[in-house]
Amino acid sequence: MAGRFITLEGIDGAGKSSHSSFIADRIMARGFEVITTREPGGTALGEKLRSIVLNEKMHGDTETLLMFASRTEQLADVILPALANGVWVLCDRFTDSTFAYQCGGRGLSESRIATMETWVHGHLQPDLTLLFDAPLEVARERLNSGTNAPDKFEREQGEFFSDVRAAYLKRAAQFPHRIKLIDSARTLENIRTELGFLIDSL
Ligand code: Z5A
Repeated sequence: MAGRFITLEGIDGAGKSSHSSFIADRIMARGFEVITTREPGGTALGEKLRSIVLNEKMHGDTETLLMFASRTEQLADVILPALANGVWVLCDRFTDSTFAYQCGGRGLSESRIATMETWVHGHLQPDLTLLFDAPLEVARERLNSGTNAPDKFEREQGEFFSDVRAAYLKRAAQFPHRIKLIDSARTLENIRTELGFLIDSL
């Protein structure tokens, strides 16, 4: 039996990564093996690309191509083999991020990104995407409370993030069966009650 593919999405600071281990534990409690990974990254080459794309200034097309280059490696080396072996995959960000950040945030053409999506993984979509959504002020306050130095994306201004958030919400409206909108302004416990229900019903 093939594994299930779950992705986590949301604007920076919305709080998706905080739930990764809870979701993985819940999947294991159902008796399934699960791996957690992230994008960009997840392979040796992907992590090198991540360091470049999160820190270097570059053309929006270059940024998009590097996101898909990292994704191609990760699909070939990690995601597809795991799913074929019945292992569930929990991935922190995937192609919805490219539509949200490069299309919504940077203004790149949606059809160009859709073409690359078809090229790189036309045969595969997540079984479930959890879109963590919170008002920009909430997300920004959470980010500011962290100790890590902000990366290139986190240094963007408010308008960029409102465009990214709007693009995410558009995706959720386009794919309501796959993308579940999670109100991430709630407490961690409150959110986990809903996540547990969603994972158990998958
Ligand atoms: N990117 C792209 O542009 N295109 C693409 O195709 C892909 C990615 C795949 C990767 O960063 C960057 O790459 C990303 C988009 C771009 N932009 N940035 N930056 P990343 O994924 O490594 O970083 P991130 O998205 O900002 O993730 P993060 O740092 O892990 O943030 P988060 O997952 O949204 O939040 P968190 O770490 O779970 O929580 C942040 C803080 O809030 C933390 O202190 C928590 O304890 C706190 N928190 C979380 N939830 C709550 C609740 N419910 N209540 C109170 N406090 C909370």
